[in-house]
Amino acid sequence: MKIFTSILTALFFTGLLAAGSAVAENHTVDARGLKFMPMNIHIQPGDTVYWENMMTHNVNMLENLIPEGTEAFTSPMSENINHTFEKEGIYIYQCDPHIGAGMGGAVIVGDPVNLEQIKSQDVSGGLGRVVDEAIEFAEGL
Ligand SMILES: [Cu+2]
Repeated sequence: MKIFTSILTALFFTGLLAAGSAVAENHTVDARGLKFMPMNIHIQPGDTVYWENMMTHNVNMLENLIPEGTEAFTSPMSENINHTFEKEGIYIYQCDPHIGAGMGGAVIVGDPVNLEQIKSQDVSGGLGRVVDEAIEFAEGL
C-alpha cells in the first residue's frame, strides 16, 4: 500500500509539472527611445507579449515576415497593446514611423519554423538590420 501511495504521489506531481509548463506566460517589450527592448524575444505558443511605453510608436507585423497562414497584425499608433501568439515561428515587426532608424523587433514562438522563408526575403535599410538581428537570434536558439 505504501508503494502504491508513493506512485500516486509521484504521478500527481508529474501531472502538476506538466500542467505548470503549459501555463501561458506574459512577456513585456518596452519601447525606449527608438528601440524595442528586448529587440528579440523567445516565447512559447499561447504566450502573450505586451508592448508598453508606446507613446509615438506602433507594431506592424509584416506579411512576408511572419509564419505562413498567420494573419498580419498592425496596432494603432501610440497605444500599448497585448498580442497572444498561437502559431510557432518568427514574427518580425516594425514601428512604422521609425523603421528607417531600425526600430523593429522579432517575436520567436517555439521553433523558428519559417527561418528559411525569412532568410530568402530581400530586405534592406532599417528593416534589413532588424531581419538580420532576428535571424542571428533564431539561429542561436
Ligand atoms: Cu517608433
